[in-house]
Amino acid sequence: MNQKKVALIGVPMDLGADRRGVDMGPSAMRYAGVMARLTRLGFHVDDVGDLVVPRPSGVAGQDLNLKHLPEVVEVNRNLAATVSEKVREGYIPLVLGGDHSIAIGTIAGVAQHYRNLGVLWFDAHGDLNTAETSPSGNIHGMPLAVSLGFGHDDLVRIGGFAPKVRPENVVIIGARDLDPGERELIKRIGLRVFTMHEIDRLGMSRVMEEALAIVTNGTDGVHLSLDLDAVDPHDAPGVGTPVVGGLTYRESHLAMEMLAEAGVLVSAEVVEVNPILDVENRTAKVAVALIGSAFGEKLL
Ligand code: 6HN
Ligand code: MN
Ligand code: MN
Ligand code: MN
Repeated sequence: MNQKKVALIGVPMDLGADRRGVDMGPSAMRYAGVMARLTRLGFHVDDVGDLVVPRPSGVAGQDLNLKHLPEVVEVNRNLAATVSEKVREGYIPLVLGGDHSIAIGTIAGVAQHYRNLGVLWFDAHGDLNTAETSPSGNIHGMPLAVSLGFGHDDLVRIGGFAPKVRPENVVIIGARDLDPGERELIKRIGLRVFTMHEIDRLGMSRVMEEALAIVTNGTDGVHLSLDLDAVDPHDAPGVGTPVVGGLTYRESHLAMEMLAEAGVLVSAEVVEVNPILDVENRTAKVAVALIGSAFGEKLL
């Protein structure tokens, strides 16, 4: 029998965000038992450890409204290479962040093998800014735009090709804080966004049915990008950019369970866990529980 394999890749990156502390996310999720959780589900787990994240070199990139651009590019190049290698070896890569800028590298690595990748993007935010539209200059607000081919060339070209994904194969779930430039891009490219309003009206069950139909239509695999700030700050207080009115604990679990049932997951990343802002590692524990559900954990 062919045992299913997961490769854990830690990326202690916080240069894409304003608040320090998400660099401790990989440790917090390991401490919360991610390895044992996956092993218990029957996976062979290879923990490849943490990638090296350089110290910030100074002002390079500030003038472009892209903070720490050279360092973010370097880490994401390495991540793309690591992810691609693990996919080639038959693993499902599970990347532990780190701020959300690392999605650029994960998706670049996976998309080398899955040329029609579907993406489920759970987030309070759109992460659809470019240097031109970003209110902060923080690259963690840009990775979905970059993966769709919009943004600075050094980011967009990571992995040697662009775009990595097509708008008709991507959905955002849980959005409740979008910048003006992000709204404009969503309309221009016709991206499907399930906002909190739609989750309230339709319920998570129906939202996931529709979302899964979109990301599996004509695709060869689905990537999960899980920003813990999609979950309500009551349940996930340890995130850098909390926004009130998010997904409940149960809604987020239902979403992961439905994803697991669909049997389409080829890669995942779990990001923005910030232990410094957390309460007794609560957010990392929620993250690991959600990973369990996404990888097939069931009560009976
Ligand atoms: N995240 N839209 C804001 C910005 O600065 O671009 C916030 C981005 C947050 C990004 O949470 O991954
Ligand atoms: Mn995000
Ligand atoms: Mn977010
Ligand atoms: Mn499609």
